[in-house]
This record gives sequence, C-alpha cells and structure tokens, in this order.
Amino acid sequence: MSATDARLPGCPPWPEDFAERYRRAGYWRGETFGRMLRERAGLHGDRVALVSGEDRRTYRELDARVDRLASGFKALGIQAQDRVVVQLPNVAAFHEVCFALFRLGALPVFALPAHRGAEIGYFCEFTEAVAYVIADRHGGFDYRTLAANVKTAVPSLQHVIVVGDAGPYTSLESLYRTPEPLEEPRPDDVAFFQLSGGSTGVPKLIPRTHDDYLYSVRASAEICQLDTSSVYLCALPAAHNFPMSSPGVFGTLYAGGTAVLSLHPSPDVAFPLIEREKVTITALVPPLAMVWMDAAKARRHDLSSLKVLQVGGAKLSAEAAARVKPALGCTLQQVFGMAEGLVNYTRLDDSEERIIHTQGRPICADDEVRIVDEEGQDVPVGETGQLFTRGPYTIRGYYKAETHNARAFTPDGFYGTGDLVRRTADGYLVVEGRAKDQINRGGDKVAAEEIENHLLAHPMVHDAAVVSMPDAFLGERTCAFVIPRGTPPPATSLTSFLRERGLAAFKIPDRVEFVDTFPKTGVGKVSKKALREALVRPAATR
Ligand code: OOB
Repeated sequence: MSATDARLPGCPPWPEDFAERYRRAGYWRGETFGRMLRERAGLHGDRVALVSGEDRRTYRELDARVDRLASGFKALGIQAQDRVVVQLPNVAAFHEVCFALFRLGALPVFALPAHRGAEIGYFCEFTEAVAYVIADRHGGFDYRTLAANVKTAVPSLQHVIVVGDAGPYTSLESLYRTPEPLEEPRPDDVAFFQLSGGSTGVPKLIPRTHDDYLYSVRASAEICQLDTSSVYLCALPAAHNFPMSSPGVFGTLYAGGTAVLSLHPSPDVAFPLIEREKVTITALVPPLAMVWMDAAKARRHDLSSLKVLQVGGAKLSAEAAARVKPALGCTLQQVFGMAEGLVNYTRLDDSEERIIHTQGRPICADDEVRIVDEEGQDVPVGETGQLFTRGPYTIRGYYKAETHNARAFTPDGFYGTGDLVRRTADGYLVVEGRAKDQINRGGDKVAAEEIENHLLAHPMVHDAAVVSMPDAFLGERTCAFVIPRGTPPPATSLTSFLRERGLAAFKIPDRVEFVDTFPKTGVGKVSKKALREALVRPAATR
C-alpha cells in the first residue's frame, strides 16, 4: 500500500518529499492518538486525566473505558474511516467518544454545541456520516429533536447515539462492552475533521492526520510547559481546535496532566472549578477574558493557582492584554491559530512588550510564513500583507473541495489564511485585520456568504450583503444589508426565518438594514467596505 492509499479519498495529502522531511526532522513520529493514550495510561495510570462534574477518571480508567466503547462502536457496525458527527458539550463522554473513534480509525466530525439543523444536516450529508453523537439536552436545547430531523433527511445516518436519556435512540452508556482487539489506524491516516471558520457558502471540513495533529499537540504542550502537575481548564467548547490542541485537553493528556471540563465558560461556573481543582492554565476568547477580569475584582474565589491565561480566536486589544496580569495575577499568552493548522504563541518568558503587543510566533521552525501584497509579492518586515503558510501541521486542502482548494491554496501548497498581518523584526506576528469575507464575532466565525445565501431564500429578499460592525464587547457583530422585494418585511421576520432554517444562533445577524441599492466598487462588485463605513458614520450624514 502506498502512503496515499491509506488516506480517505478527497483529502489532499502532503507531497511525499515534504512528508519525508517532516518525518526526518522528527515532527511526525508515527504515533496515533489511540496509542498515545495507551502509553499515558502505562506511565500515569493512577493520575487523574479528566474531571467532569463529580466524575474523575484516572488515565487507567479512561484508557479502559475507551477500549470498551471502541468495541461497542464496532459492534454497532461502525468501521475504520466511517464518519461520525460528534456534537457534545464539555463532558468526559466527549473525550471517551473521540478516543474510541480514534482507536477504531473512525473519523469524528467535530460540530459545536451551538450548531443547529442547517449545519448538522450539512455535515452529516456531506461526509455521508453513519452516526451522530449528541447529549440529550444541553443549554436548554433538546438535541434529540434535532437528531430526528437530521435522521429523516440523511439516508447514510444509521445511528443516533445519546449521552443521557436516549429516548428512541441508542444510549452511549449501553455501548461500553468487553474490549476486543482492534486493528489500529496508521499515523498518516486522517484522524478527524475540524470545521473551518470559512468565508464560503458552506462550511469546509479540515482533515487532520494523527501525525500532523499530534505534532502540534506535543509542541504546544512543550511551549506551554505542561507536565504532570498541570491542570488545564477547558472552558471553551471542547470540540474547537483551540481548547482541543493548543495545547488544550489533548496537550494536557499528552503531558500526563489533568483536564477539568467546565460546562460553561462564565466565572460563576469556572471560578469555583479553578479554586477546587487548582487549575494552572486555561484558554479564553477575548470577550470572555474581559468578563473574567471584571468578575475577578470581587475576589470571591481563590484564583492563585492560575499561572497562564491563553487568549485567542480573535484579536485581543493591547489595552485588554495589559490588564490580564494585574486583574488575574497570571501570565497572558496570546494565541493566534486556525483549525487549518498554523498556531502562533507568545512564549511564557517573552517580554511584556511582546506579550501585550503581538499575537506570537509560529510553533515550528519549519512553519513557512509568507506575508504578501495584492500582487503576491513578499512585503518588507513591518509592513502589513496577507498571511500565507505551509508547514508540518497545516493542511494541503479541505475535504472534497477541489474547486475551492484551487483558490484557498497556492499551487505550491501555501494556505491563504485571509488574515492581514505584519511581522516584527524578531519574527512575531501582529494581526492587523482580515481580507476574507468573514465576521469574527468574539471568536465565533461567521462566513458572510453562508448567511447571504440563507437570506436570499426568503421570498421578500431581493439581495443581501452581510458585513461586520464594530462592537465594544464582541469586537465585531454582524449586520445584514438587505434590498427587499417591495415593502420591507419586519427585520424580525428575517431573523426568525434564519432561525427556522436551523442556523446556529451566533450566525443570526445582530442588525438588519434595508436599503434600495448597494454601493459598488470600481469593477461593479458590492462594496462591503462602503457598507461597513456607512455603519460607523454618524446617522445624520448617512
Ligand atoms: C482559532 O481557529 P479558527 O479556525 O476558529 O479561526 C481562525 C481565524 C484566524 O484565521 C484569524 O482570522 C482568527 O481566527 N484568529 C485571530 C486570533 N486567533 C484566531 N485573530 C486575531 N488574533 C488572534 N489571536 O480561532 C484558533 C485555533 C487554534 C488556536 C487559537 C485559535
């Protein structure tokens, strides 16, 4: 079997010369996630791996439960390379499901708890998923109702597996059975799919291999100085790349530390956990970091164990960055990453200047970073341009997206991140803005085109253009400019229409403006720049 045969069709591999280079340099070590957990259970059997509510799982228990669950999945008929959409809140079952699927070589597709019918239906259909794993209820929402709709619509979907009260479906708990030997996946196999924040009509799927992801996990754990005494609090959704691998729960398990799962990122839920479990490191998006800093003033909980607060997913202002240490008594680490690969960190021993004013530098010496102008020419150090990257843990293409890949990647394999950045003389990156048509709503990514397509399905919408508007709390919110057919409908009829179509709540426009025409650019395209400017201009001059 050749190196590429093992991969799932539709997942562009690294060219063999690069793969060889990354192996020789020791980045890709031929490990798999399943074996990694087994080895950790051997090394740290009695240490606590996961804390989830009142449940505590040692490494040995976690490893054994994962074996039993993998056998249960197999008995259901789930096989290597089958896709399984996983949508779970921050509970231990999430990680048991992940590692059980990894051991089986089946491929989780990591949905977020906020996703609804439109997204889940698409993931299931596009990946031809055989199973969908949910919680019964979470955050006031019954996922079994969502599952019922998706199951009717997607013929490939054979199993709905539920954590908690399964109703008519299969209970996850019923699947743990006597373990049997399983055939291991290969290290260069795709291990799972992450979701792209995206800028296109439908979300793109990001295939990550055991080799490449484990490298980023291991190197991130080293950069963050994780060891067996580390206690990581997972407050952001566990399925997102940041709390999963930067270094996140996977990095903590790699290092033999303890990962504590918080069902909610609010101080009310997270602060008592920090105090009780003596959390040493956690990760937040900028708006949450702001909320935490305010809440910490009350000093109702002992947060003194916290050594590192990572902030990423969206730009943290220098003013907010400077407040982290005084407010929370810990080191700030800025993290500028993407599910497609490249992750930049400020280092823990960096100067205050770098920590406050930059978004860090890449993990790896072989992360190739190019910052280019509109013509694709490299810009001088200090000047802003578009960020392109290639490296040992940055994908070479999205899943089954040949046409889009030809645009999103250069012919020599660099991924166009759509971010506008500049590089400092010492190789640190500063994020200055964005060229992609996306709204970053406090770390939640909204692809303008996706929302526009949904709006266009409304009978009273002639045309739609979705743009960002500045927001003091989230950084950005979304505004939909709409040209109506005839008399404008009430704005709420459009937003409820989107909700009924099953869009995640964070994608529903925060504001709707009806207009007669859109401003155009010189070549006649809708000028989103002019629309954004219209939003910040004082009303009298509009
Ligand atoms: C993380 O991953 P994604 O895939 O949700 O979003 C990636 C995009 C980046 O291209 C950039 O536009 C933005 O999110 N971003 C930031 C940022 N971190 C991410 N923009 C400004 N400053 C930052 N610090 O968001 C992600 C993945 C791994 C680790 C951390 C974040």
